[in-house]
Amino acid sequence: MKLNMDTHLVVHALLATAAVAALRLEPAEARMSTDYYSKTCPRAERIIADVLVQKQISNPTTAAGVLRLFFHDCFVGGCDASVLVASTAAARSERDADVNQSLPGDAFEAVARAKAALELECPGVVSCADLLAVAARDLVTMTGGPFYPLRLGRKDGLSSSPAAPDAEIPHSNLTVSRLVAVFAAKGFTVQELVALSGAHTLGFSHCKEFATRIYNYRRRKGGAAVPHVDPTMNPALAKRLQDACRDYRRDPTIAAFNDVMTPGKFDNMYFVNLRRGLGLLGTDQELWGDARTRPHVERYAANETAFFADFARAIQKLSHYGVKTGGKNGEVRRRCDAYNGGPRG
Ligand code: HEM
Ligand SMILES: *[C@@H]1O[C@H](CO)[C@@H](O)[C@H](O)[C@H]1NC(C)=O
Ligand SMILES: *[C@@H]1O[C@H](CO)[C@@H](O)[C@H](O)[C@H]1NC(C)=O
Ligand SMILES: CC(=O)N[C@H]1CO[C@H](CO)[C@@H](O)[C@@H]1O
Repeated sequence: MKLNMDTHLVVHALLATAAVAALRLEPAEARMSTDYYSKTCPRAERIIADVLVQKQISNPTTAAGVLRLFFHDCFVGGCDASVLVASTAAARSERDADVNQSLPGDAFEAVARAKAALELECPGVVSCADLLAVAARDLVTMTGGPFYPLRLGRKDGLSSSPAAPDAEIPHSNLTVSRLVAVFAAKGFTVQELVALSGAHTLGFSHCKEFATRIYNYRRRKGGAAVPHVDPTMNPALAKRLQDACRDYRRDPTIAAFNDVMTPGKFDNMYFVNLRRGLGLLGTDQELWGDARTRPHVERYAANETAFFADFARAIQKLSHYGVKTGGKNGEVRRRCDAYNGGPRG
């Protein structure tokens, strides 16, 4: 695992600064800036990075968990840390949604630790939404991916609903047309969909997410549905997964790496894999199968620099999605898992 953040900082700073300048800002985003905490908590980003380096070393699955948590936070009602709010007896929250079942505890713990460190230094200043955006960025960089600057100043949201994620978070069985539509509805292009999907260069998926592809893929044959292995999956990978997932119904915690070649490294191997049928989820492999997405997969597989630059731009844009910056619709939570005013719906 690579932990050379400072090298990345130097290498990517120029490129990424140009990218931030090029973003067109909506009114809410215009109140955000890269030096938002320079007076109120100048060491904020350093404090977050220090906690995360320790956490990532002691538990290398942290990076993937936090990155996915950040995606889910932003896609459901904007990047406002609503995904971090714990359910109470009074109100259930996003965390409890079915699709959330696999959001990893380690990621929540990493955020809680960083928040505790921030509160010691500058209590009540740094929002959980900013913390999560910075944490995801730091972990991408630490695992070998690009560094990109972030505008800060997000406020933490005041609501979190368990029904929302099921409607907003894309499932692993969507067609490319549906994926394109889901991302377009939030203002993301096909290219940004492909670049962001490159996040699956990290982490793992539970067997139920791809079980149909290896055990029960139905190919219409003269009218009859025949159980089959998905023909777009590399047969050797299919065999390995069939074996690894044998008991997944009894043990739903069994999982496989999203990037079968370099699972802990943020690189462009995810796209290289797709060319060889080594995508894990149906939605991964389909990006190679569809004429709209395939040119981007080809480009990123051939050129990691292009992937890093596009990923950085796309995730900066994602990090601005639905942000709350005014006083009325947000607050700076004292704890990331609870509203300051106590439980609410
Ligand atoms: C394009 C649509 C997407 C679909 C259908 C999708 C679906 C999934 C599914 C089903 C899993 C496995 C969950 C589990 O079994 O625990 C997963 C894992 C993951 N997803 Fe996505 N995802 C998408 C986009 C994204 C984006 C945009 C990001 C971040 C920018 C992302 C980051 C991750 C990460 C890092 C993991 C691994 C989590 C871990 O190991 O703890 N995904 N995704
Ligand atoms: C896709 O997956 C979701 C959740 O796992 C499930 O509810 C839905 O029925 C599936 N859709 C199809 C078309 O298989
Ligand atoms: C790779 O992509 C970068 C960024 O788009 C570009 O500047 C570079 O020329 C590309 N390299 C090759 C070999 O095509
Ligand atoms: C991390 C977390 O809070 N996960 C929850 C997701 O939803 C399931 C059930 O709906 C809960 O049991 C998990 O605790």
